[in-house]
Amino acid sequence: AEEVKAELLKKYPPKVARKRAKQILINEALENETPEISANVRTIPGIITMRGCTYAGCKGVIMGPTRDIVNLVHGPIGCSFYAWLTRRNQTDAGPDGENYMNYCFSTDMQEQDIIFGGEKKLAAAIQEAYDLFHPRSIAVFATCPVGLIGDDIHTVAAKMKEKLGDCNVYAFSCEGYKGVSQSAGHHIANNQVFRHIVGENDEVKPGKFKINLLGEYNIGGDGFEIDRLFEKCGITCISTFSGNSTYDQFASAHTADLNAVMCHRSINYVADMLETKFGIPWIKVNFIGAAATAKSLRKIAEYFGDKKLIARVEEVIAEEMPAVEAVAAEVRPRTEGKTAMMFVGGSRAHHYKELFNEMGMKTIAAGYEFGHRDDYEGRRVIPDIRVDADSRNIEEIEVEADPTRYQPRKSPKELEALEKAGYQFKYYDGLIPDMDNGTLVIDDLNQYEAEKLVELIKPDIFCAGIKEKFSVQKLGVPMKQLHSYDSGGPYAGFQGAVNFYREIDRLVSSKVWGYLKAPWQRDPQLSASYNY
Ligand code: CFM
Ligand code: HCA
Repeated sequence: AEEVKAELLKKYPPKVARKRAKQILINEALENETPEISANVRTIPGIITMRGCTYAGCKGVIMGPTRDIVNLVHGPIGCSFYAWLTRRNQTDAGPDGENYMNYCFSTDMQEQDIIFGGEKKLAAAIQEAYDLFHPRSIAVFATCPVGLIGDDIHTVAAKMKEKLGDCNVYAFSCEGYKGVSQSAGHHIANNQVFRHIVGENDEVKPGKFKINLLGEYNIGGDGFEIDRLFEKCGITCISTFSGNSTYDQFASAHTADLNAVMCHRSINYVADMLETKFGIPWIKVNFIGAAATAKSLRKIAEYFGDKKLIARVEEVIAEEMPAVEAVAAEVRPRTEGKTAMMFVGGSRAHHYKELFNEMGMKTIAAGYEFGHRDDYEGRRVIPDIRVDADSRNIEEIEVEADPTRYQPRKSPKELEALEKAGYQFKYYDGLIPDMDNGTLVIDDLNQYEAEKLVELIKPDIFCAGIKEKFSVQKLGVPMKQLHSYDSGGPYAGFQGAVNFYREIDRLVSSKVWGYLKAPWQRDPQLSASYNY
């Protein structure tokens, strides 16, 4: 690992190498002692990062999967076009059939708007969207130029909300440059959803065990599989943030009794705010991997402490597991001992490690595009994280207990009893302590390093996104997209695990990669350089 690290750094000028060295870690985690990594810091200009922008995190990731909010992008058309159906978040159109996801709403800013200001054009676009569709809600997203010229999108939104009367209009200052990555966009989105939507609908849905699922975006239908399991167990999901969700789900999220947080990187802000304002506790869950799914369902049942629910969850697990175990046993002779590398956004590199484990595969290098230190080291390090100018640039909203609706779901005594029995609230582990010693953990991996890593270590499979897909495959290593799942999925829950085992087995067992040599690599005489 030392040699690999040195090799990755060799090409950089000394100053760049020093900075990257802090983001390339050879794991030597000991029990209760996790090495520190540098994360959530600016990418060095000139490096081709895997990251996206703040607008992508806000508009695409958090708000994109909600079907009945019109997402209006204020900016040049390119920004809207890029964000149009690029993420494989699935949705059902629901009984009302209201679904704006397949539309692309944009103010299509032109040079003259940049010079004279785009506020009037924005107001007209909101009016036009309203006249055409009469949606419940319109969300406005700022792109880079909007911040640069200083359009006041919040005032425009507030005025239009008042004018329209029956449509909730609000805006997100999520200019692409606002933070160092998509992560800033998550925070900005969470703040505004909490401020403008959560708590707007006090209607209480029937159900004995009511939860919200936070940080699940229904990529490739993951959310459908998790919903299937909840229904089977008798757990009512009030609101999913934000896979297959509606405006009303967010609006009534405060009526749930537990927040189960899947991707904590993108949404832990909402979990904290829901607890402070309404008294709903939160726990970390993970539905990637069969064992993790069983554990998460048990954790939810234990929280409610109802004997019938606990028994039902056990029944469901017992019913689902045989099919999963059968496929795991079938693929294992081929997958056992194989190696994987995973570089995904902010939580999948950790979650998917579980699925690979179940196939007997070893994760030898992993990291996040935009994770923070707590995603690597565990939530306990949050107080030690130095708040730099870039983080300070993102608003932290002050939340207080709601004067009429705050209601602690568990008494301090009940919470204490659960915690004494080993139950963990408000906590998640980091990736580093879960990785083997001597493996590599790398933050904000870039195109150059990705190719170097593959050349040097030749893993059996490399997992990342579309930008890495073909360059890695050209090096003769199978590549699986863990963002979009290529065209596959779901991979969550029990049925998802089966899908994943089969897909990865196909990829790592295929002989086709061995044939991936250019003719001159096999026959040097065909190479132009043969006579040198
Ligand atoms: Fe959470 Fe996500 Fe991810 Fe993320 Fe993303 Fe995504 Fe991802 Mo792509 S919310 S951090 S910003 S799990 S879009 S569904 S796959 S980078 S690892
Ligand atoms: C984003 C979305 C993305 C991109 C995936 C990729 C996704 O960050 O803007 O690079 O292939 O999951 O769709 O992360």
